[in-house]
Amino acid sequence: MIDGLKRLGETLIIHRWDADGIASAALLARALDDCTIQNLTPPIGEYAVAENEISMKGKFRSIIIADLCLPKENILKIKEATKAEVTIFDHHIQLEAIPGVTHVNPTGGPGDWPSTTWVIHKFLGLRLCLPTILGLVGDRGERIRESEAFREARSYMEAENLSLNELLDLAELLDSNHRLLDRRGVEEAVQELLRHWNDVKALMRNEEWRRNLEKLNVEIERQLKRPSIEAGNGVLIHQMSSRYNIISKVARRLAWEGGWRLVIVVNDAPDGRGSQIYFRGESLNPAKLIGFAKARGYSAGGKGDVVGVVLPKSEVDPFLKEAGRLVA
Ligand SMILES: [Mn+2]
Repeated sequence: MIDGLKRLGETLIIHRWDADGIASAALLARALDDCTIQNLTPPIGEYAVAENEISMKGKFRSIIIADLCLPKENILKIKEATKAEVTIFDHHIQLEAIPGVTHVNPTGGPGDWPSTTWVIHKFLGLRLCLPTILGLVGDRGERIRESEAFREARSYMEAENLSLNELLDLAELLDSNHRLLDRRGVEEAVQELLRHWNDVKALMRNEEWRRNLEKLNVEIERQLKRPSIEAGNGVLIHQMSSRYNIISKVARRLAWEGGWRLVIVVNDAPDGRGSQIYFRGESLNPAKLIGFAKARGYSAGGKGDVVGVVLPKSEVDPFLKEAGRLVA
């Protein structure tokens, strides 16, 4: 498959803003190292790419979409506007088949696919390297220990003398860019991984990322201090209002600290532009909940035990009431 992709020449990688998305883009760029590669992430939190953003970057014969579950219509529009070959590497639940594109997403079939880097690693037959493991650690956190993939990753970590804690810290540093809604920072992080290939120590010294984390930690603690509502049956609802992308961090902290069956965090953007609901729970049925939200016209995504929904502020309460039946 690498050879097939290489012949296409000029390539654009469109990737998610988180550690797995950044690492996936770096992994692909390295695997296609004799091509001219550019990378692009959508506005943070938006699951759509405007065609003019692509045309402003140049002309591409190949577009690879990594770790980003764009809606079918958006992908077809990109294909139509650019006339490029489109290849998708992903591990998010994609509800629809997309004609005319190469879609590499084994999720739902046999095996465990904890990250898009793991999909790329396996399907391109790559050697284990730092970005592949950063994707695993970024998406699964501590729980990556329980995965089959981690048993394989461990041999690399032992050979390179890397601890899981170190990798968790580095994934946090990568994620600090999107949490501060710094789109340029996300795109540059891909270049940084390529510049310091497999060099954890050099990457950990990135001063901008360190300053990002300090700022975020203050904000997360501030949002955790707000009161939560115990909704019964092991469900906790937490209301927050932050302009930063920390809803999943807040949900994760609440879930780990309280032993709740289901944590629901609602963020009302301080600029009043809209709200986001984040569900985290073992017994969640993501496909069902995502389908339910999308049928109401909201943007929604998720996998495993998490689902995020973006919707107008005034529709949060009715949605939670209806969705409550699905997650009960
Ligand atoms: Mn991912």
